[in-house]
Amino acid sequence: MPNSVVISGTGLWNPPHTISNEELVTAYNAHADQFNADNAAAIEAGELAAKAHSSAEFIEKASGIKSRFAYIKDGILDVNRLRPNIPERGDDELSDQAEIGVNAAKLALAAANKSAADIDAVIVSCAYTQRSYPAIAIEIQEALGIEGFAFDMLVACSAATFGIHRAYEMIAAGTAKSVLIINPELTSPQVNYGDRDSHFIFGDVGMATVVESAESCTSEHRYEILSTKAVTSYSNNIRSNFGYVSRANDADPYSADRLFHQNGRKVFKEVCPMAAKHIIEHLQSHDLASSDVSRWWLHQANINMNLLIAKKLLGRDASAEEAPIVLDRYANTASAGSLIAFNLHHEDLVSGDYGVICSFGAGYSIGSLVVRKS
Ligand code: CO8
Repeated sequence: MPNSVVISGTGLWNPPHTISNEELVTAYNAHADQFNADNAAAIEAGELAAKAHSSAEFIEKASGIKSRFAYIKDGILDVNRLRPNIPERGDDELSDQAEIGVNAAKLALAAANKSAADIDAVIVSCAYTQRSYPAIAIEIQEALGIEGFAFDMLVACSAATFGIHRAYEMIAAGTAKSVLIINPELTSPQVNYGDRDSHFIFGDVGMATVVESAESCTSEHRYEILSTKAVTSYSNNIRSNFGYVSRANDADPYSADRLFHQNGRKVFKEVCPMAAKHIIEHLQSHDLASSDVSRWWLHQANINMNLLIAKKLLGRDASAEEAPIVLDRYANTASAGSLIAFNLHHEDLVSGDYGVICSFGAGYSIGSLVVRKS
């Protein structure tokens, strides 16, 4: 009989700065005007397309996003820079991503009533790590004074759920008792703030989760993980080409294809039915129907995607209580969105209530957890 596994605490760390749609649009439009003036002859000759203005109204209507957090705001709105100005730290200083992870991890440990001595393993799972080695997870392990082992893993928007899957398997198998999963989503360095289609999509955040054996859990709000389900299917519709081979490619690290880019329409059309089918099949494996589920903590990429998926699941519109939206304040935080929703909207459920945590995004990748409040 495998050990019963619970989510015993989560920690959400908000970076110190926020950027409104209006601020982003002002910076982007100034960039577009400058681009068009600098390239007037090529645009006139039809060799280059002029850049159209962005609009705060479009962004909110198309995505539901009103604002986002930024780890470093300086530089993002500077029309001559359009990227955060993050000073390089020395090898003996805590790296930026480890700092974000430590901040979130401390909050998760407190919520779970755990100390560093209780944790056997640390997983950092996110869309990017700022270096390949030593692993950010091992740096955080050291900073928190945790014994055991740590590793990094990357699965873009599904990194957080896939990370919890690994923790669940370790604990169910008895190879660890408590695992800390951390999602330091420092997205802003990879956002192309000069691209009208995507300049508004992402925000930075730190998220962390403690997953442990039910036997050791002492926290007030605990959710048993009944099972996990994952699927991936290759797609080029969401892509970033920056990587360690870029140097050997003699590639321009600032070129648009090195940064996040996507075919948002296609993603929307293809991922919504995939995610709904995935969740229905996952629930069916527990003889559960969508109507049995009290709360849906869905990935936060686009409010219209969430409304559509919830409608496919329930056959009606979901209420804001049933399927909470956090991307108005946070935007798309890569893998962290579904867990931010969980962090902010789980305490009111009662013992026996079912919930679903589900992420979906680049890869494509979909990861879900069916949970029940203990
Ligand atoms: N301002 C004004 N108008 C605009 C803007 C703008 N900023 N952008 C586009 N428009 C215009 C277009 O030109 C178009 O005009 P027309 O109809 O005249 O041609 C019109 O608005 C409609 O454009 P779209 O069809 O592109 O707009 P959509 O309604 O599809 O909305 C979205 C665009 C919001 C991007 C939407 O398609 C979407 O959200 N799709 C889902 C995308 C998604 O979920 N992607 C997941 C990516 S995240 C992920 O997987 C993790 C990756 C790793 C993290 C990366 C961190 C950096």
